[in-house]
Amino acid sequence: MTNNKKVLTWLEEMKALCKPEKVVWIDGSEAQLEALREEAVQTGEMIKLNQEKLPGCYYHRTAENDVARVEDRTFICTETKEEAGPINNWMAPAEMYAKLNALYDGSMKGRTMYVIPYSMGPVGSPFSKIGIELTDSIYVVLNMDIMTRVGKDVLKALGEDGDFVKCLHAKRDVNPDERYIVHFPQDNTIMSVNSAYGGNVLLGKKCFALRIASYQGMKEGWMAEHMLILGLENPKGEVKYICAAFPSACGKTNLAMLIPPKFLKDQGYKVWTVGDDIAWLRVGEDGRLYAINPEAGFFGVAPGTSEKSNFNALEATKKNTIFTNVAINEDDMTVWWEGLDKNPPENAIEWKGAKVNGKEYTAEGGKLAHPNSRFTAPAKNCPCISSEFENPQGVPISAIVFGGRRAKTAPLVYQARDWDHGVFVGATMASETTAAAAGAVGVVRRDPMAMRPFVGYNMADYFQHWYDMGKKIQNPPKIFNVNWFRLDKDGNFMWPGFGDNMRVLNWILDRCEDKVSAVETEIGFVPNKEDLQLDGLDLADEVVDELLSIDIDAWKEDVQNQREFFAQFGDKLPKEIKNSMDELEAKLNK
Ligand code: GTP
Ligand code: SPV
Ligand code: MN
Repeated sequence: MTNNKKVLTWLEEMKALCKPEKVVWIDGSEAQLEALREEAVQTGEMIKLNQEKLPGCYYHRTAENDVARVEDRTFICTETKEEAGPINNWMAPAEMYAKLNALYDGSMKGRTMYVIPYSMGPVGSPFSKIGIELTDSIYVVLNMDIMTRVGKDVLKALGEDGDFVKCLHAKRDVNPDERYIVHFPQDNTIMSVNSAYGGNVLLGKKCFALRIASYQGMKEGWMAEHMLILGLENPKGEVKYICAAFPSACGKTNLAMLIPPKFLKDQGYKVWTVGDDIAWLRVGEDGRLYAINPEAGFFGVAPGTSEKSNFNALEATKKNTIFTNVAINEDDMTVWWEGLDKNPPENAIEWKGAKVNGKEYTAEGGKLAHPNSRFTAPAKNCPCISSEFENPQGVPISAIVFGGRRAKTAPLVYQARDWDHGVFVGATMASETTAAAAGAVGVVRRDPMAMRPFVGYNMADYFQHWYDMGKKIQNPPKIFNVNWFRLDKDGNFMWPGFGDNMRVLNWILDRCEDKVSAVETEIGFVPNKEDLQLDGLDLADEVVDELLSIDIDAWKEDVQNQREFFAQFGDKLPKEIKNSMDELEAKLNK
């Protein structure tokens, strides 16, 4: 399939290491993929769903111990520990290679090694990058085919001498004690072993498009971010683009596909999806920031996805989709998850594989679908996919939005004073942990730019890179922070969220176009209440006031927590961060 010597030499080495029975190149043809689906059904790796109701859809269940990313087993192996920084797990490359080689040795005996050439970004675009993943999992092949551009064309674009990211995945026996997700940014290499769950094994996604790409971006002057990209069309037909960085399972897929509230829809407002998880950002010739979505599909959180909350995502999952760890309705071989509707199937198979009466099971508090169960759906299935989705130059960004899941402290929305202050706002993000990563859920932790688990180098250098980028963008996007997750005293969400978030996006664009003034506070600009379009919302005035209020004491506490977090970066922390923190503290103390 290729004459690229670097590919062939590496493949020979990996074959000698893993010792597969045979090697199969994935050419991207439908015939080959269909044969693999059949094989996976034969072996039980996948279950064929109702082909009339869900054509081309399959089901996969992972091991119980293998349902989310594993941050404690994810490593950045740079030459020195300082390059990886205090947030990342680190081991010296030689030591890690030795450890991993022992695990891969003979790991594919009697198995097939699939060679997946893939492009992150449209094939052949100057902004796209190529990876090759070797894996012994058909599930990985089929997911990569949805999430990236796969096959012969990619090898053609790579050419005889092109460089690529080397990705090796071996499933082994999914032993959690020997699970490793390892990045060697200086070798363009990713090695994953003993997992078969999404973010740990679809190596084009978090491993390449964020961890390796963030390192490449730092060296080459661009950015790889955990951001959705959406286009907001106004009644005049003008489309403005917004990127938003929220931590895992904090609402990117939902915001990227939102349907505006009726009164705005009736006026002609629309949202178009460019991406729902990852953005690669570059400075264009006109001095603006441009974004592409390097992915080709959505690996989205299933629970909570309903016709009402996210119609477009649900539509996208109705064909050619792989469902992982949701529940099966055995009556008609369709899928179900918490929040889909109010009718859990009676004849259900819960995510671990047990047959249960879904009504009784859920009534007793059981979860039929794992909280981090997901769908893998082709982006082109999405009814609101942007016409610019394949644009190799990307789309110009008017606003960058940061946000987290915070029961208190962070108001509904505020605007940073300028780019540098915006970098500080992003760097001081915090959010409650979710089921997207193994470990405790609901614990507030600092998660700068929603990139804490995904920066492939020292986070202090990452902050510096943001400041450096700001100097290169003549017309930088305005920067905002949002929080859809404020709770009231009874633990209920104060803000309706979902489609109603459009109201906040409209204010954000109004600010970008200098259409409305705002209230200057200690932390930045918050809306004048009358500038938020709240028509048709059943929100008491006091609730809106509280959503927009700044709790000085809570912020003082937050600054103390920021100081502790930033202390670990020592002298490497950009002075701008410290200055912004001092300035914030002074304002709060006034
Ligand atoms: P990753 O794919 O893990 O990066 O997550 P994501 O940021 O794309 O999160 P997603 O949009 O899938 O949302 C995760 C969960 O948050 C789902 O259960 C949603 O139903 C819920 N959610 C999303 N948006 C909102 C919102 O505006 N308000 C509330 N209350 N919940 C939301
Ligand atoms: C996330 O955890 O942010 C995801 C899912 O988008 S995964 O691909 O598993 O990382
Ligand atoms: Mn994500």
